[in-house]
Order: sequence, then C-alpha cells, then structure tokens
Amino acid sequence: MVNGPKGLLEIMAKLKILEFPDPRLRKKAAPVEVVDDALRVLIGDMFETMYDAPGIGLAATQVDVHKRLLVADVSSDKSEPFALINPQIIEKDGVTVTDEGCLSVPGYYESVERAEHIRVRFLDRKGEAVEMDAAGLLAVCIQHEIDHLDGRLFVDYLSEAKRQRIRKKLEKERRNAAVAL
Ligand code: GNR
Ligand code: NI
Repeated sequence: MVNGPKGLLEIMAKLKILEFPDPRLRKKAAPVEVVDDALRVLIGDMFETMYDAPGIGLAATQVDVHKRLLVADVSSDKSEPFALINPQIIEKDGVTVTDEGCLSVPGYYESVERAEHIRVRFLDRKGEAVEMDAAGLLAVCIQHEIDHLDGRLFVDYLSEAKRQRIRKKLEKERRNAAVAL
C-alpha cells in the first residue's frame, strides 16, 4: 500500500528552502546522533524538495534543520541519489573551477574553485559507515553542501562588493514579491 490512503507518496512533503541573507543559513549544523526512521523521513522529504526545485544537492541547513545531513544526485534522471550523514572529507586532490548556483541564492551563478577529487566518509541511510571517492560535479556538489552545514555559502568566495550586490537584489525581489501578495 504505497498509493492508497495515507500511503508513502502522500506523506512525502516538500520543504521550504531558506534564501540568502537569512541568518539561519549561517548556523553550524550538529552531528546526527541516531539514524532512525524520523531521519529517513527527513531524507525522503529533502530528496523530493531537491528534485522538485530542481537542484543537484540539498543540505539540511537549507530547510532549517541544523543537522549534518545532505542529499545529492548529479544524474539527469534521478538515478544516482546519495544521502550523506555526518560527512567528512578525508582527502582532497586537484583544483577545478565550476559555475556554481545555489537554491538559497536563486538566479545567480558564479565561478568557484574547489578540489577536483575528494574522498568522503559518512553514514548511509542504514547508519553504516561508508567511504566514497567523488570527482567532477559530484565532488563539487558535496563540497558546496558541506559548506552549507558549516554556515558557508558560495557567495562567501566572491568579493564583498559582488556579495552585497547579490544580497541587495535578492532583498529587493523579496520586498516586491511581498507587495504583490
Ligand atoms: O542545484 C545546484 N547546482 C549546483 C551547481 C554547481 C555547483 C553546486 C550546485 S548545488 C545546487 C543546489 C544547492 O544549492 N545545494 O546546496
Ligand atoms: Ni546551495
């Protein structure tokens, strides 16, 4: 019974994504203590929110949950979902520059330098410890998401002037959207 009354599909919920310069995006997330069903429900909701946006990654911080948890899927057909709990980068190698965007900074794309290859240690959805090598866009995405868990945004790598310009434009957009209600 997945589709019937109160089936899984109905229970899934899309979450609200915080937007820069919301101060809650600056909180440092705390380690997950137990991987339980409640956390797995949150992971499901985060995937739904990410796919719906659409985006290639989402950190719990962005949905105002300050736990060390991220989801990612850089495939074009939702075929490579990863959920990383308490992720830690244990190796970094090389440098790559990517035009990054962020669901919390909608409409802006800027070049950011990151490690090209990483090795990351985390707990999976079953609470089992896993190590994984990532390269290319997945590696960039995981670094971007771990930054969120530490209260950091990709705009922090830009000049102060550029960051203020983006902040002012987003604040103006939000004011206009509020007036239009
Ligand atoms: O959807 C997203 N695309 C993206 C593109 C380049 C580098 C990083 C990203 S992550 C972003 C989704 C998001 O904001 N995750 O926090
Ligand atoms: Ni982001």
